[in-house]
Amino acid sequence: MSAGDWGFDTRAIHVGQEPDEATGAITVPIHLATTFVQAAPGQHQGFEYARTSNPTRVALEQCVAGLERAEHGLAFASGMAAEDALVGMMRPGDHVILGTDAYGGTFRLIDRVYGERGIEWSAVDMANLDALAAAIRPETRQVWVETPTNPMLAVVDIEAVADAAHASGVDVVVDNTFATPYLQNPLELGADVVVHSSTKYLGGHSDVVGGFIAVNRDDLAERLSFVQNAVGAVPSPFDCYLLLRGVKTLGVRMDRHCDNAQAVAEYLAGHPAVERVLFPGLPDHPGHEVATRQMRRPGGMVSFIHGGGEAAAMAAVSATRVFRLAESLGAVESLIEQPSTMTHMSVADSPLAVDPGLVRLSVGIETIDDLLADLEQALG
Ligand code: P1T
Repeated sequence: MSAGDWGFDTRAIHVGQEPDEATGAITVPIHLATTFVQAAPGQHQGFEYARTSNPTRVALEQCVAGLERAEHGLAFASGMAAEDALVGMMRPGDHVILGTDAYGGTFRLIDRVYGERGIEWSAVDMANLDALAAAIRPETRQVWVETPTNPMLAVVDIEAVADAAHASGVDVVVDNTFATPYLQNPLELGADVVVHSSTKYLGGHSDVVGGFIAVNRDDLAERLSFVQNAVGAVPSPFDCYLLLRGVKTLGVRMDRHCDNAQAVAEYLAGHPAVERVLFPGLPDHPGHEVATRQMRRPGGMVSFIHGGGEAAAMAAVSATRVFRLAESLGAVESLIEQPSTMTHMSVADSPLAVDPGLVRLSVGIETIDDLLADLEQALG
């Protein structure tokens, strides 16, 4: 049986992680060496200089690529560094399409950093395939998809978007941060690129910032690995170790995140202070049918619109105790935030602007009764 036939959890624990040949160590060593000795110029054991390649990083790259069912994996110093490598492949005059709902930092990178360098963008509701097709121009190079989206938890049909984009020769990038490879494999649904903020569920413990790109196409892998080395936004060996350690339990953590999120969403749906719950696991969610088809489970993120508007949302996020008020998501501890003043401040006054009454929950893996009791006392 080859590693490719293994189940998800076996791949998470073993792919790229053979016991150390020199010592038999069961976990991948943190290789701190910045350079590797050569017998003669160019004659080495696969490693030359640690920015270019590092054994701890290679283990992580093979492991996460294995989880995404990808031929190639590339680790970066942050999710934004990974995104920068992708947007940076475009030239002045090129055009990119993103959703009307996306992480604020992704919008900021495309609009503020690359906008100044002549890259143009349009924002489209990705559920509307006619609008997507109409937005594609001869200069369009990439379509960026988040699904579920941050922070509205809309679900985008990856296969349908890939068909529409590919009909015009446009590449599809899917940010798989919210779903993780445990719940969704975009490359198998036709995406060209998967990008992650590994700071979130992949790491899972709020102690490492990282990014990841997974691709099957050799041309993309070659270009991106050139950029990874040439620009040098690479993770440290210690960060790679932390990520490898986190990924080993991704499957068991995600199952608990999903159980807890479903219970939290159902609780909020029955709460009089809540105007609307946004969670793909609820049957009345507009993306429920697509989510059921393309995701194994609906995930660990839940958002809701507070019936009392901005002031009530502010009060609620400040009143929880088990849910900590903080940016970020995807770790063992539950977090709560108000996107319009926190993670999504940079989309204000843009087509991606967020309702100030919106509250986002990253549901952790604590005891569910404690999470529900905390929401009960905070929402009143
Ligand atoms: O923070 P960093 O590792 O650089 O990743 C950026 C990023 C990319 N994509 C998505 C979907 C994200 O959610 C993020 C980071 N998001 C938060 C910090 C947040 O609280 O939403």
